Amino acid sequence: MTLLIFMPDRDSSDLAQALIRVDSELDIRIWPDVGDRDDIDYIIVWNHPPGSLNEYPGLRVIASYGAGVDHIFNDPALPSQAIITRLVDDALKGQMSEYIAGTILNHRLRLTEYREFQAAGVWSPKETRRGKRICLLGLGHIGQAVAEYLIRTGMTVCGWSQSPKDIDGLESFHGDKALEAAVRNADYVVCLLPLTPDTKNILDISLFSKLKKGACLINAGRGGHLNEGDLLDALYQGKPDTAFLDVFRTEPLPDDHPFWRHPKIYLTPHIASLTDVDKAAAQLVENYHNMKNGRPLNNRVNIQKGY
Ligand code: NDP
Ligand code: OXD
Repeated sequence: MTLLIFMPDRDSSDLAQALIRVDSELDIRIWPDVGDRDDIDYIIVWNHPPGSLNEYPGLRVIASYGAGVDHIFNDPALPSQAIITRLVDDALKGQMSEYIAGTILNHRLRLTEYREFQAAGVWSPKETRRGKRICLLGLGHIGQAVAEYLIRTGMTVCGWSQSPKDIDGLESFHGDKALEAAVRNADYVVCLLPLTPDTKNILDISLFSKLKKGACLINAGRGGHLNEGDLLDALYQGKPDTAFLDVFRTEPLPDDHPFWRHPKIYLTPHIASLTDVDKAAAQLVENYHNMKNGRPLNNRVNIQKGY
């Protein structure tokens, strides 16, 4: 039984060492040094080339090296026998909670604006923004943790998901028809959805037209959630008035992309919540042993739902 790390655009050596720290007896290969493909039954992936997982006849588990699995479902030729898993951990939830809360506070307190004033030598006190109503699109492992964090800081939080949620202090909306009601009064709309055929381009002009003037958009889900041209148009109308974006259709964001220099767009380079290699390794090895010993796997992805 052999585990393959298949992450063509990442350096995998840290992960290989972390896996060995958890279990020194593991047989690990790192793509492209795959050896005999028949040995491989567990593959850790990030952005593998479509179709390539069919080259492993004994493959039983495809493990995402991240919370998101859209990079796996991008492959139209996934081996049908394999189970898909992903990472779920408290560190990812904690980092995302701080990122979203920090972004909202930065905007409310105008901290980046004052930094820009400082650079221009301008003394210009302004009122703190008052809006405290947050709408979270996506109330999964990460979205729920963010909701609870924001509620504790005194924000008014509602959330939108497929199924209804019962979370203390949160107004829950669910299903397509409730999307408009969820975002209508929000000062901040935060996307923490997985990217699926149903959520692709969900941040489009139709949704923006339902926002209140001056609303702020935060996208930490995936770049594919956002219709980029629609955002540029909507920013002129002030709905939203500002966008904080951590994820992009093409990453790194191309040098000539209009978002780089847009005065109402603030960028971070997909760092809202970073996978901790040791925490990931512990989960991946645990699931590897679950597979080997015929036990149920943790954090299985629902293939029908695509997340
Ligand atoms: P989960 O799968 O746990 O949660 C997904 C949530 O989205 C659920 O609440 C689900 O509803 C909801 N949802 C899915 N499809 C729809 C739909 N069509 N309509 C309404 N609601 C829908 O995911 P996580 O919370 O673990 O992660 C969310 C995403 O965050 C990841 O997929 C990834 O893209 C992104 N991410 C970004 C990072 C970054 O650094 N920027 C880091 C980590 C993750 P229900 O609960 O009813 O099933
Ligand atoms: C993830 C991510 O999905 O890094 O974990 O975006």
